[in-house]
Amino acid sequence: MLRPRETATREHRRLDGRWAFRFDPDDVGVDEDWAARPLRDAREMAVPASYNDIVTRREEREYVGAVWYQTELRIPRGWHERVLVHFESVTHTATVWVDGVRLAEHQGGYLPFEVDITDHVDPGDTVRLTVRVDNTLTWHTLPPGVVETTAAGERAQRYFHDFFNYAGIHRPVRLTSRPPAGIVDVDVMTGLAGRSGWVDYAVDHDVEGGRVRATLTDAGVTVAEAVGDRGRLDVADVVAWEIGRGHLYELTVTVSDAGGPVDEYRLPVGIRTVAVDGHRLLLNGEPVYLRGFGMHEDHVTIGKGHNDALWLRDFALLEWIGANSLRTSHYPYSEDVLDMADRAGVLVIDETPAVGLNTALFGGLGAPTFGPGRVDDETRRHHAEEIAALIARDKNHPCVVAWSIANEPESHTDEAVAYFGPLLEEARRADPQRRPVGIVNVMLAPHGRCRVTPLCDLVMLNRYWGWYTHTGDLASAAVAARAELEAWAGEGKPIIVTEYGADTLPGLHALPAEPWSEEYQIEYLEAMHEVFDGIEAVVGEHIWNFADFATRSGIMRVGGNRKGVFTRDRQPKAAAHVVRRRWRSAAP
Ligand code: BDP
Repeated sequence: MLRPRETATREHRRLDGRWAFRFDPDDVGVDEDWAARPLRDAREMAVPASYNDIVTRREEREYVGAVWYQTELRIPRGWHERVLVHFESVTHTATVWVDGVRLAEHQGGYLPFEVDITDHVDPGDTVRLTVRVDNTLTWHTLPPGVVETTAAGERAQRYFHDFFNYAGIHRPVRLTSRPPAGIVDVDVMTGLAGRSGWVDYAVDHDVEGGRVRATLTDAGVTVAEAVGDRGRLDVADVVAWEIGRGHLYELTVTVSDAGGPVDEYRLPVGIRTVAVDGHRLLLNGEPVYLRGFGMHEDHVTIGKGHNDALWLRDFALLEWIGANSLRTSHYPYSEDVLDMADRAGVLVIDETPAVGLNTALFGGLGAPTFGPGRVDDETRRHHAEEIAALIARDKNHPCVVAWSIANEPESHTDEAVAYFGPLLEEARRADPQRRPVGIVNVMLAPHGRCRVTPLCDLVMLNRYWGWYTHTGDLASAAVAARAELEAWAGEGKPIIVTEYGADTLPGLHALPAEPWSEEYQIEYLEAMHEVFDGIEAVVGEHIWNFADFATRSGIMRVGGNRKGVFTRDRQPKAAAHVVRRRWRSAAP
């Protein structure tokens, strides 16, 4: 599914704003046909945004189940072609009606879907768009979860991941128009040799007898042209896409039939190569070292709602601190974030929402992770769909240098090998660029115990030596860190430490340093960096986390997870200045 973009043949308008909204605690909305008329007893809700931090009652913030959103929209009078509604993300399950007619259901809270409403509207019509959003996590959603009943008889959601289960319509909704037949998909593969570069493109379309023309421009000037469904565009004196310099060409693809142009699509293209060579990660043939963060889509009041201003601030901070990369922990981020990374020349490890496939973590369950009725074949099927949809959405972004198909899953058992082996293969097959694929390994499955990481193209490790183990004893933490990293280095693959960090309360000081103080975060990071610098196979350090973020309440968390180098309102803790000195003095 191509992302909506305005071209000569495609238009869209955003449906963001304040929609009607109500909770459906008894789950009667479908039976009572709420979509057939204006929502009764509705209040206003912002779209896009999570609803959880806009409401004020605990039962509503922590609500489990269905809520309803509704808006009216007008189909522009000139729109006589296909009309669709494109949702960038609805968390976690969405059912969509137009004027009482149920048209679609979509599962998965972090990837886009579209609903074709052509047969239900006419140009100039005003129609009612209703969306039922269910935030329930089960063993067959990603992330997974279990609904329990509390002693007080309330429904409560248990899950095995460490961020608040924000819900709602999180990203923009667009009404779009495009030709009835046209461009279905575009793939690009780019290459470099000295001062020459090239773009191999492949266009999938459903125009009978359609002929494809592809044009590559640089700041409006044509640099290469080709005809045919697939072909190569050669670029002399290429400006390669690099870290910190996200040079983008624009590819325009047009399909014409005997009557002239039928459809046009435009795509930003960065010309670069990504490869793994032994323990090195190569960008444009040169080894790179990743400096950056695991992040979250998380903000005060809007929760996981997308907001350009807040993300521009995040990118400004990444630049300020000298970061060159990020991981979309623990789900696919808004496509706008990837666009920003493309332009900024920031490398991205792109992650699926498969977090918490591990009943030993965050509250635990005391039951095995895998098995019928828990993480089983149905979960696996959905997981495969999520991997395919993520790669289909993001494959053409130059910023994406690796795929993470899961964060901290159980990985030491036969069941884990049987579950992940085929998924890793599917991810490799799905990416035309064949970027490296892996899982992010959990500390409970160290070297010698984890059986899935050896099947991956890279080693990605979340490690909390000096925090969850060796707490307060950084000398011992460094010994443990060195020993394990050296063992992993023996595998001959690049190692990225995808998480390491210490909870830190801004303003809490202690001399000598103690856990939770600003001093400890600094000493902790310095101790880890000294270890990383001594091991050649370590090609990346991603601090956990970029900023403090919301979690469910618990005795391990004080106002959420406080491992941010920035506060939740994006101001530096003391450690940010120390990290900045290290990162800004390094090569790009
Ligand atoms: C890891 C998880 C991450 C947590 C972090 C922590 O990958 O989501 O927030 O630990 O405990 O287990 O801070």
